[in-house]
Amino acid sequence: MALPKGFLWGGAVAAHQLEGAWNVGGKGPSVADVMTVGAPGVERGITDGIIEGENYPNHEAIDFYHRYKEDIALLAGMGFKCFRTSIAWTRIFPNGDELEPNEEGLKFYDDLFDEMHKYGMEPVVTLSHFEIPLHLANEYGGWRNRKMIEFFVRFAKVCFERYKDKVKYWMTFNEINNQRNTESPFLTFTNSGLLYKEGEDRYQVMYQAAHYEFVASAIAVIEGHKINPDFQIGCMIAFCPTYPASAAPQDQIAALKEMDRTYVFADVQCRGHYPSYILKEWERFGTDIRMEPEDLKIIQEGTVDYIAFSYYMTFTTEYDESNVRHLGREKKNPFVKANDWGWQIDPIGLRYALNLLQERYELPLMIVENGIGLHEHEEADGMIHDDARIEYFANHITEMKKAVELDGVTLIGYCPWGPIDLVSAGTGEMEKRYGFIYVDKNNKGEGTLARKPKKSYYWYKRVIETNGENL
Ligand code: BGP
Repeated sequence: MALPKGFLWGGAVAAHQLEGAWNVGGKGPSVADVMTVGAPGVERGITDGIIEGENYPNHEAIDFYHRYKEDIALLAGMGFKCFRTSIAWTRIFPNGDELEPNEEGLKFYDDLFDEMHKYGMEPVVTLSHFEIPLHLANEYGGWRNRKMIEFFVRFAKVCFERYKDKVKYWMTFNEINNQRNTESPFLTFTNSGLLYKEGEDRYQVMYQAAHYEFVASAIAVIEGHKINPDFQIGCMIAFCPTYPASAAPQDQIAALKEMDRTYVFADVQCRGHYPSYILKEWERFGTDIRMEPEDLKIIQEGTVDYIAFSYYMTFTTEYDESNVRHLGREKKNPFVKANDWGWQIDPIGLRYALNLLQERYELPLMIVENGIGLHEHEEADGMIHDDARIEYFANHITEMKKAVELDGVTLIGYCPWGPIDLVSAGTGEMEKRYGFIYVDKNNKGEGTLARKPKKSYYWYKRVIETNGENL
């Protein structure tokens, strides 16, 4: 028993976290150029708007824009079969509402995809990874506005047409369910690019934005298949399964309801309709989602070809009568450890996650993010000995293999997050490192940007060479 032949071993990144060159080549500013997704607006005292023009970590990032040839060669050195990245919307449509795309931006990704193909690496591409054009956030309120569907679909179609012979695997929105906790003071500034207003019903705003994203994603799937019927267009879900804190029956319900917060996003995109539990919830909460008559038909027709998901951790929850909306009440799980940022490390949870998704949807799966952020530095021998990362991946890959070999999960590929150190989406740090390749840059932005393989680089190379046999 082994992983299938042609299994897509690789790694995953997002444009705004590594490209830099934020205002080069005709690129416009995106929301990611002024803010991380982890609600730092609160720290910065922003409550009702978006600031522009700060020297933000993404502005230079690791300068992949200018160094991608060197970086792709390094990744190819590990034997990558695929590489997941995103297309920065603002390189293609600097403001987002133009009719004509920016040729220089399109050319950049042409060159990047050609470079990958040179090494036999399959591009796996996210259209919207935590960034929309800043102009669309400021002028239209981001995804609270239905006009976003038109802008996104135009962007998607331009990309599909241009790269139809270079890219087969697509995702519409990264972690479409991320940052959906409506108790957060400052939210959905991920793909949605919207800020809540004082006193508004955040639950309603969040689902309204999600509805427009669902429609946009479904249209993209439909149009994409017209452009190239071989396209595989997936949804992308942040999948952190929630365990019940005990065997108490009410804790099972609490965990189930918590999981529904995530499932709803996959249910709509994979099954093509809103599940009954969310419709009932909207009815109970008096939530009124505006929909056009054709929306539900579009959602039904535009179901995805596969499910991409990120897996970093599991959560644990217990029943709490006051938690009517089942929102993110976590309990510490005594059975798992956490990293320096409190992210719980749970390899068996990955096998559990794969089983849950397989059984619920029976669609091919792709793990497009998994990994561990660590504090790291060069040691006396000039090497970065990231044994903790090797252990993390060995354990996760072991469980992933069990899901395929013992449980019958259909898995297309495995892309650890940040194979080269990059800017953290949640904190803006450089020193929350995920890479097999070290980048000389610290949180203050100092460093030569030199790249250097870590110990795990040579380890992962062997894993790929042996199709996951040699851990
Ligand atoms: C996911 C995002 C990525 C990535 C990753 C790690 O939620 O899709 O963009 O950054 O998390 O998170 P962080 O960068 O906050 O450590």
